[in-house]
Amino acid sequence: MNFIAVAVAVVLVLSGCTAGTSGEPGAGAEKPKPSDQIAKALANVTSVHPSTGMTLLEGPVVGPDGDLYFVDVTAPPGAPKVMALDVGSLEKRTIFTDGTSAVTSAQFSPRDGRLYLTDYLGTIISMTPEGKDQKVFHSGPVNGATLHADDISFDRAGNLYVTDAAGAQEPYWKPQGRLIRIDGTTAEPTVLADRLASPNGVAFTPGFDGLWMSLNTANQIDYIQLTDDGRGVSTAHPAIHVSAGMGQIDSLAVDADGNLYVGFHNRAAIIVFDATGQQKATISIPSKEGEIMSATNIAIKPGTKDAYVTASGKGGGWIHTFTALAEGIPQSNGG
Ligand SMILES: [Ca+2]
Repeated sequence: MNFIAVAVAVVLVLSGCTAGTSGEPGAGAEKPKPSDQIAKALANVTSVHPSTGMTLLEGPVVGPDGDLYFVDVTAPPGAPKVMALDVGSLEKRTIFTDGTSAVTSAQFSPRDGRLYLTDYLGTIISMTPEGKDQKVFHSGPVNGATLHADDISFDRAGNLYVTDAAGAQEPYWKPQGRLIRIDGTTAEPTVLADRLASPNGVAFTPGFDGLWMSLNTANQIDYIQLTDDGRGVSTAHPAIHVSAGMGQIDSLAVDADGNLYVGFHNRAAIIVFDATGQQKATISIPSKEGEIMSATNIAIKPGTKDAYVTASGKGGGWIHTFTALAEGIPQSNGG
């Protein structure tokens, strides 16, 4: 398969192909709430790739060594697709690359401590934090359809709850995405829900009693309760409708107080909701026009309020920092 075509397709899929907004704070805004913040630039870690015309960072996760791991979805073959940044010295190193994949997220499993990468083309691989001992965890269609794997949330036992973002280029009224459980031990997939409007983010609540899932083409966040064995859906309802305008919601993260952090495409901001659906804060990413067009996801270093955002646009791929509203837990670190 032609990688550039794939990468461009992924960009179109993930960006929604709409015009960007500046994300500049202040313009026309009401007086900020005390919790509103402007993120600080930590490091410019990638540039726009000439062959794909994009760089698109995602999947931030603080590793066991304290370094920040992240992915570049649109990196061309052989270019760094997963990198780790020493947030002190700002030195970065390549963890993973290959010739075909479009890596959409990264997260460490609580079961084996390995780094799991989702590939939008349908594969999930795992490796050591150093990128060694690479193993295919899942590949191939699920119930006859390609798994367009986007984000992962692990349960306590290390089973994977994966969004299948299929339909991201289709109108929302042609929903074809899915929520899929993949057993952490056997890698057996189970479709929990289908006909969804391109699911993207997924994150358990602090007590693992519920699951938030964002629908990228519907700008809606659903709340799901699973059956006791985690292999089925008990209840589900639309919980939060996000007024994103020309933006589209992306990944999700949950902190120790249950606050829900929502990333965006075509908007340079993270919005934070509480579990009742009330908006608590906006984290704005400073950007000149078009320089930063997405703020896809965050990671909060577990046990601290040190938070990182993956932000991208014509100005390259950036890591920004902000102070989280509460401490980080596994549900706010990666995926
Ligand atoms: Ca995502």
